[in-house]
Amino acid sequence: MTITITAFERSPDGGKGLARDTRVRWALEETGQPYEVRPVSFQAMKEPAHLALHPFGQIPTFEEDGLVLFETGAIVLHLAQRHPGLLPADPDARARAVMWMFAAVNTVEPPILEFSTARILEHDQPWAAERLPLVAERVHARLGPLVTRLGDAQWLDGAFSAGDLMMVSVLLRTRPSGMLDRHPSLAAYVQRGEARPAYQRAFAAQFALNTGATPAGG
Ligand code: GTB
Repeated sequence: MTITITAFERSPDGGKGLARDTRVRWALEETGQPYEVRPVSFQAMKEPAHLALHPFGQIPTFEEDGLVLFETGAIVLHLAQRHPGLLPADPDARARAVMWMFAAVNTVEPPILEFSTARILEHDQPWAAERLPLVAERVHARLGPLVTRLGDAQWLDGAFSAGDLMMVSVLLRTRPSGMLDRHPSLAAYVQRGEARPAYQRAFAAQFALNTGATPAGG
């Protein structure tokens, strides 16, 4: 049965790969699963047909053989459990990979989202100049310990896993602000993720949907 995901008909980032369908596409590519994409407009996302798939009216969603999922963490975990490629066989290592997935979406992503909101949506508020540095420091307070834990390692816990896929995806969201410049080892970690052929295919597919073109050098 074909896997179908939803994505922005036209992503506000114009194909930079920052919308959350990219992490699902990446997991699909890592696990070798063919998939189709149903683009949805902002209006269609709030209509009953889409709300039946996603109660909060967002993208991405995942459909396969009667199974409907939303929440990228749940979708990536489902793919990782169903197909080889994203979770280690050892049960303890598997538990740690899942732990890093949760750390990505539950501990690292929230301050990054708060910072993006402050920088993009609230920049013209009278208090913006005072608030932005405070919110930025909350992001750095998460990135610092991540730098320490990663150390000289390539990935967070041995081989590349769904934990890295989620963490790199979350960290990519800081790219427009240049925040990773203060953390070169994390910037290199993100680049290692982006260099993976599966990420390249995922990026190219969302880029093509948004621009009708192939990425430069791709
Ligand atoms: N927790 C959910 C998950 O992980 O699946 C969050 C899903 C979510 O936030 N989806 C966003 C959405 O549908 C798209 S990814 N928003 C529309 C709405 O809520 O009405 C968030 C996003 C949007 C745009 C950019 N960008 O332009 O850079 C980046 C990320």
